[in-house]
Amino acid sequence: MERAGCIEMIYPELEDRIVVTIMGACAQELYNLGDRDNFFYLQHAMGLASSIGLGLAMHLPAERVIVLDGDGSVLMNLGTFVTLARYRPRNLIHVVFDNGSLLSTGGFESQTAAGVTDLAAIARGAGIEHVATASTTIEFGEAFLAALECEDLSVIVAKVAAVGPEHYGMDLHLPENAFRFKRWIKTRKRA
Ligand SMILES: Cc1ncc(C[n+]2csc(CCOP(=O)(O)OP(=O)(O)O)c2C)c(N)n1
Repeated sequence: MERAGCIEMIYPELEDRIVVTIMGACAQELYNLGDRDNFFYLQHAMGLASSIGLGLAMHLPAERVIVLDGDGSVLMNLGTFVTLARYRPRNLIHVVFDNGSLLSTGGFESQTAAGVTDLAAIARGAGIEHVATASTTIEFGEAFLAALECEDLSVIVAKVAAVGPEHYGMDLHLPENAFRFKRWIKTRKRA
């Protein structure tokens, strides 16, 4: 299974939801499908997409927040599962694309590549009730729909191949993305 295919499958569900992605390949794959004002592509702060998602979800209970994360990033902030479990934002879906790689910076193996560590088990052990795993696109689609329906904090760990976009290049810098995203949230709050 490839992450790009997974993101493409759920793209229609992202239309009016708050979406936070990690940097690099994941961000590029979403951007390539069609950039939107409600997408925030986190740069630099590796590991913190889920923390930003948590803050947004708690501050904006009327919104649904979807975080698209990576194994390397999650491994840099494993405590995130504990904090998510503790605060249990019912409007947050945390998707972890586990490609066993730090793909965006050269494709070095991450620690999940050895097949020893189970990120879903870590999430469960942290106290998160709804944790699903997926290794086919169909499984991923079903897990994502189930997460949308259950209206509770959900984590989906999707095993994907270590492949990314053919080329990188987003005509959007971090400050512009941040201002635009903030404005979209403000407009929604007013409505
Ligand atoms: C604190 C920190 N260390 C290193 C980097 C460089 N960096 C950017 S993306 C990335 C790899 C991310 O890996 P993963 O989350 O698994 O996503 P993938 O690239 O595999 O899609 C690295 C090491 C960074 N941005 N911040």
